[in-house]
Amino acid sequence: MLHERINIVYLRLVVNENFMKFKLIYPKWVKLKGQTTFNLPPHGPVVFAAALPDDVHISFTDENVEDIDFDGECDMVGISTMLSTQIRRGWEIADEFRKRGKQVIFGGISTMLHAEETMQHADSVFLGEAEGRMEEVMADWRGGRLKKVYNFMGKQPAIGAIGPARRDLYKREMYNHKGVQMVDLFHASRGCRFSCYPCAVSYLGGRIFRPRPMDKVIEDLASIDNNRLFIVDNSLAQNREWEMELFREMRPFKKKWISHTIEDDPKVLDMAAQAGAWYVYQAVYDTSDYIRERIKRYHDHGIAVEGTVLLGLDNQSEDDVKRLIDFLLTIDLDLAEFTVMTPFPHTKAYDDLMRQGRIFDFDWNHYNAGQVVFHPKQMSAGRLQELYEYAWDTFYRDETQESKMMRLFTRVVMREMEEGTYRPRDRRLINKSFGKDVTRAVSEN
Ligand code: B12
Ligand code: SF4
Repeated sequence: MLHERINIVYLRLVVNENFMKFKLIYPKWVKLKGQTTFNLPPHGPVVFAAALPDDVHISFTDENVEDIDFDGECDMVGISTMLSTQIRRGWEIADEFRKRGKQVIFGGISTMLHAEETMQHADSVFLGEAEGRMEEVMADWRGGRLKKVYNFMGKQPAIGAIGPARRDLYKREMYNHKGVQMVDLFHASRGCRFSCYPCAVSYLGGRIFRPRPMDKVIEDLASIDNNRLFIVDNSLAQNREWEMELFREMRPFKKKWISHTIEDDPKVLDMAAQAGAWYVYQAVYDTSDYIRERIKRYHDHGIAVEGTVLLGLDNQSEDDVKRLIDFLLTIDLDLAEFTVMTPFPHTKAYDDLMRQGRIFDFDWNHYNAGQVVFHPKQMSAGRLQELYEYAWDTFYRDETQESKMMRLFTRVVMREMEEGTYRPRDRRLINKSFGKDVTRAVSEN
C-alpha cells in the first residue's frame, strides 16, 4: 500500500513539473536537565505529511537530530510545532526563511496554543487538524492567495480521513542509539473525554473521544517497520469495548509498546499484556491505597509503570510533596518522571493563575515542565524548584535512571526472544548516537 503510494507520487513528480517543493521542519527543543536524552521520531509532522496532496514533494528536517539547510531550494516552508518550549525556535527559523523570501506556514499543537504571537512570524498559521484541509491550502498558495489564518479549531475532520503516517520521510539512522532503534510513535484515536486541570488537550482536540476505524489503525500499524512502539493516544482508558478490540487486533503483530493509562480492569489489562504492553505512563497524584493497588495490578499483569508525578498544585504543601516522594519509593515503580505545574496557555490552570496574577515568567522557552514559572500557593517558586530537583535526586538515589531503563529494556528483549521477534543491534550504527559519533563501553554488547 505504502509502496503503491510512493510509486504514484514518484510518477507524478516525473511527469508533472508543476509539483511543489515543501520543506517541513520540526524545531529543536532543550531536553529536561538530568533526564537521559533520547530523540524519538516526531509524530505530528509525518501524520501531517500524509494529509498533503500527492503533488507536494516533502523533505523533512528534525532539528533535534540534524541542522537545517536554510539555503536549499524549496517553494514553501512548513513548521510543525508540538511543545511550547519549541515555539520560539520555530519563530527564529521562520524569520530566517522569510528573510530569504520563502513563504512559511505553521501548524501543530503549540502553534494552536500560541497562535497570535506565531502570526507575527508566519505567512500563514494553520489551526486544527490537517486531514482533508490541505488541498484548499495548497490551491490557495498556487493561486497566490494564501490566507493568514486557516482556523479549523473545534471543527474536527472525519476521523477515518487520517492516512498512514509518512514514516518514509524519517532518516532512520538518526533515531538510533548505539545500534538500537528508538520506538516509533503511533495513534489509534484522537480527543479525550476528560478535561484535567493542567492539560490543553480538550482545547486542542475537543472533549469527544474519537477512535480511528480499526482497519485504518491496522493499516497504519502494518506499515511500521519497528517492533517497538509508543502509542501516543491521550489515554487508552476511554472506552472499554474499543480498548479490548484494539488489543485483540494488535496481538498478532507481536509489537511491544508504551502507552498512557490503560483501563483499570483485569480483563482489559490481561488483553493489553497479551497485545504487548511493555510499560505505561500512569499519573501518581496521592499516597492512597488505590494508587498502590493500581500500580500492583499493572505489575500483576507483567506491565511495568513509569509514574508521572506533578508537583506544585495548590493543594500541595512542602510536606505533602515530600510524603509523595517517600511514597513512590515504597510502591515499586519502574521509573518516575517529575514535572512542575506549568500553566500552558488554553488550560484551566492558565486561566486561574492569570486571573490571580500568579504567573511571573512568560518566556515560552521556560515552559518545559521542569522550570517554575508561577507562584505556588503553599511555598515559594524557589522552594518548589528545589523540591523538583529533590524529587529526581531522591527517586534515582539508589539506582540511576539509565540503569532502571536498561532493566526495562532487558525485559523487552527477553520477551522478544521468547516470541522470536528480537532484532539484534544494527552493528553499522554501534558507534553512533542519534547521528553523532560515540564510543561504547566494553561492557556493552
Ligand atoms: C508524543 C508526545 C511527546 C513526545 C515527543 C516525541 C517527539 N519526538 O516529538 C515526548 C515523550 C518526548 C514528549 C515530551 C514532553 N511533552 Co509531550 N506529548 C506528546 C503527545 C502524547 C502526542 C503528540 C502527537 O503525536 N499528537 C498526534 C499528532 C498527529 O497530532 P498533532 O501533532 O497535533 O498534528 C496534527 C495537526 O496539529 C497538524 N499539524 C502538525 N504539524 C503541522 C505542520 C503544519 C505546517 C500544518 C499546516 C499542520 C500541522 O497535522 C496533524 C494531523 O492533523 C502529546 C499529547 C497529544 N495527544 O497530542 C503530548 C504533549 C504535546 N506534550 C506535552 C508536554 C507537557 C510534554 C513535556 C513538556 C512534559 C512531559 N513530561 O510530558 C515533555 C517535554 C519535556 C522536555 N523539554 O524535554 C503537552 C504540551 C504542553 C505544551 N504546551 O508544551 C501535550 C499536549 C500533553 C498534554 N496532555 O498536555 N511529548
Ligand atoms: S491529562 Fe490526559 S486524561 Fe486528562 S484531559 Fe489531558 S489527555 Fe485527557
